[in-house]
Amino acid sequence: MTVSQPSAVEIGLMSGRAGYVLRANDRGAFTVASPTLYPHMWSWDAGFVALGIATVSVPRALNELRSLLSGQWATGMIPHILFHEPSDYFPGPERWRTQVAAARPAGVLTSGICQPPIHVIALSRILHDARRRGGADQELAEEFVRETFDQWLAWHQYLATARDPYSYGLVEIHHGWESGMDDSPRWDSPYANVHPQPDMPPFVRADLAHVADPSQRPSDTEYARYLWLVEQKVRTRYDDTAYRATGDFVVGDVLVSALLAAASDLLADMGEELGVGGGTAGGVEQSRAIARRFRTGVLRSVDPQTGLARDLDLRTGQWLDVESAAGFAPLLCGGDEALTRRQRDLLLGPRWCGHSRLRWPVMPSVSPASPAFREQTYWRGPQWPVLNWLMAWALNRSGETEAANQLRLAGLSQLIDCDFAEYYQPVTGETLGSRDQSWTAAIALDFLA
Ligand code: 9WN
Repeated sequence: MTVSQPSAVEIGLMSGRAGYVLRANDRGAFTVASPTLYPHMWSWDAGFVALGIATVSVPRALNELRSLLSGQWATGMIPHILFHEPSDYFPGPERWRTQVAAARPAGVLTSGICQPPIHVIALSRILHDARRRGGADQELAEEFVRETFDQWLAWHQYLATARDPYSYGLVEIHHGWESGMDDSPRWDSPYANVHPQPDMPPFVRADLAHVADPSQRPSDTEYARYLWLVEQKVRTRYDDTAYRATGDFVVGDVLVSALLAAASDLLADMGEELGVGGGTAGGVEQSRAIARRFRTGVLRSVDPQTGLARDLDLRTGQWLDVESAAGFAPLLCGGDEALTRRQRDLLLGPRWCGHSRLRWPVMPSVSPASPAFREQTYWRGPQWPVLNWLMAWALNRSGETEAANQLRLAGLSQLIDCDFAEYYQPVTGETLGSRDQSWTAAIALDFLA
């Protein structure tokens, strides 16, 4: 399907409405992920939000990242949620009980797990735009990179050490939420070994009150497993080594690993350009080493038959063969040109964006040709605009500008109704989950810039 360029009127309406959504979700120093379902700051959402805001205001975008860094743990971990205000979101701070953790930050309540390291990718894009504009924006952005370089490096080092203690080159996650793709079929097999115990405190879900149909969200059985893993993290005091010894879910995540590799290279680039990270600690070199290790880990995970990267269940030693968007991790971190071309063709081909049943030819979370595909269930098939953005970004970065532009235009057509939904039914095009989702509005602004 060919998709045409939106008209000037459509562009004007969409950017106005996207800006309005971000403004309405702005709580001063941070942006809520969505107005009702997610009334806090989420880590990887904040990265996307920052790059969208930067198209309108570089200072406000940098503040978003500064705010996120205020929740950084002493280990370097950037937590997946910062709870700035009381709300009915579940699980809230009283369930996470991070006061048991020595490394928690002072003065801000957070969850105790993390999310994909998209932030430095966003920062480097913000810096690039700020430089194009020059003047005060450029000065501010450069100063921000100098100021925060060590904090980003500490975040990446945390993932590279505490989460890859045996140097496999794959970042270990301890909860499906850490992947950002909560109920993806990627995790079905490891979650089958997660067994909530009777001494887990009871809970009542709050999320279902915010969606029209519960089948758009994870099931109750899945939720009980999610909560049990939170419990296991609390009981091991958020100590990664202690959790690894006893926790039910320990998986090497290819997408997180690829993002870490890409972000580490970008951090090293920025460090070199601005003359930071070159001191005795050798931050630039450390970043390059992290990038190399995780790029190698991602490329090693590729199944030669399918051409897709695979996660590794570190409890059973099994590769997880699922046709999910994470299979395109090598496109994000690069390192093998033949594979990049193969993945580009696969991505645009009939098992993925070019599948004949898709309303819009944009990245689905699971291949519609896979038996695991579910049309309207969360990360089991629906299209998440941020995933499409990531693929377009990756293609651009590898010089595949035509393919990137195809995804960009298709992504904009999907968002033309200006609902800025959390995710989209891939066959009918219907909007699903939350509306006015910040990161969806943010990537629309970036696509339009
Ligand atoms: C749990 C905020 C977040 C996203 C995740 C998405 C969803 C939370 C939830 O919402 O997860 O972290 O309660 O379902 O899966 O990717 O960051 O938008």
